[in-house]
Amino acid sequence: MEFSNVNWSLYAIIDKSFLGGRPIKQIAEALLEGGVGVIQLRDKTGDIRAFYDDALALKQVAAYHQAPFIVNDRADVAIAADADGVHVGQEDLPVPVVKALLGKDKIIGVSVHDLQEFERMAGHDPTYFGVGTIYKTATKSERNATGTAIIKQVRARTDKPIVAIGGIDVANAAPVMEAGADGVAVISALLCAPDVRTEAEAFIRTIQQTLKKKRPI
Ligand code: 3NM
Repeated sequence: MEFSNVNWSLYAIIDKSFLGGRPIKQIAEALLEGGVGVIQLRDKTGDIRAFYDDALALKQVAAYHQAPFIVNDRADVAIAADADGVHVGQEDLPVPVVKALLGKDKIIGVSVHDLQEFERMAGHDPTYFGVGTIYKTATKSERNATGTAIIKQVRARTDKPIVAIGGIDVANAAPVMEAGADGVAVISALLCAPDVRTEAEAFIRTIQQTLKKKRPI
């Protein structure tokens, strides 16, 4: 897969604990039909076999829609399922190690929460930066919100894709994009919506309107 023209606008993180028994493949399909450009699988349950099986399923659905499929944390699962990339946090495997394991053609994303983390991670040349925690969120309640200022600060220091994360929903996505993000990474606002496809479509409308305002033709 060629990653130079990834559509980062809406990056859906499918967290296993938010599925409530719904079939993961159908949820992914609905999100992609709704306009999601990147899919990530996040599974903190520790059941590695289920993680692998889900990864295989999501890789297939994402490939059909020509969207990259990213695995959270686990380079081993990413390699086993031939995922398109891995996303790591500060407590996961170091970026250079993940790069060595996956090879140079895969996407490596890294989470940064302040400028110190950004500067440290920028030295490892990841594919994109996950920047947060923008708004207070129950999904990662231990983290304080940074607000959108961190996006502006990171934008001033890199041309790489910035995917903002943390408490982002349709109603508060516009300021995030206006601050310079290339997209928003979302768990609860998508997976807790009554209809995930309709919600993805609503996100896309908001994001496109914001981008149009930013870059008038
Ligand atoms: N990482 P929601 S915030 C997984 O700041 C994650 O690094 C964050 O979920 C970070 O869209 C977060 O439900 C939770 O707020 C995102």
